[in-house]
Amino acid sequence: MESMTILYAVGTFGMLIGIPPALRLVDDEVGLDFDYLYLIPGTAALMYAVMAFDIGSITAQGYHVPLPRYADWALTTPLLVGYTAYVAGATRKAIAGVAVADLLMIVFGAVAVVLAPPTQWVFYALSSLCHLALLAGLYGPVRNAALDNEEPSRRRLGRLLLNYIGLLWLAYPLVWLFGPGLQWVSAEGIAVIITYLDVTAKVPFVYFIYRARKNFVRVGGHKEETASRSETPSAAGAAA
Ligand code: RET
Repeated sequence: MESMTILYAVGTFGMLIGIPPALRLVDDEVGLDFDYLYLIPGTAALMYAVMAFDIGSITAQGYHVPLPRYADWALTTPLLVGYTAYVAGATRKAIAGVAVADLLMIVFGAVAVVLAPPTQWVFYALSSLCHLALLAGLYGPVRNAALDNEEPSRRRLGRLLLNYIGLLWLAYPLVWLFGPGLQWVSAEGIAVIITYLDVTAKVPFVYFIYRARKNFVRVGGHKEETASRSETPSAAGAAA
């Protein structure tokens, strides 16, 4: 799998692009808490570097499976959906609900990839059920919270992140089906598609939040957001 080294190195550098804007939001004058956003591209960059050295991969059913990918997804995809629900203004319960549904989806998927059929398909179905629960949470309570949000900027960003995630997440079970599942596509082909999807899921996500940060200015030290756009941008902000 030497050919994969370059691909995963490209994936690593792709993820690294998302780190500076995420770090810029740590303890920034932003009314929402984005202190852990850097973990999304950061964890992925680390796991892609690990995969570039082909560490932690196994052969299951004669198919090359990089397990660090599932470790990456288990940590970062609950963060992605959790932050989306948070930006939308969803309740803590709804935020936790979508994050847990997402985590279970990844865990069941990781079990499915190491098992042989037919058991593998039982776990694929369990994972898909969690995916459906996740979509129901996102397009139910989370979407309603976004629509009800009194801040136009939160409403806009919440819906943007929601649809971005809702759409991108649909690609993964399909790719998995034709990859490790049915093995109609080679592991190398699948690796290219997933690397592209992963970078597309994470880096623009961070950038969307970064781009909207001026809409969440902290007023008088309170963690309240305001639609004020009159705040003078810092030199770094203006340069960016
Ligand atoms: C699996 C296989 C079993 C069925 C389902 C899956 C869904 C996975 C998803 C992954 C999303 C990953 C992202 C990574 C970003 O870097 C586990 C493939 C439903 C939705 C967005």
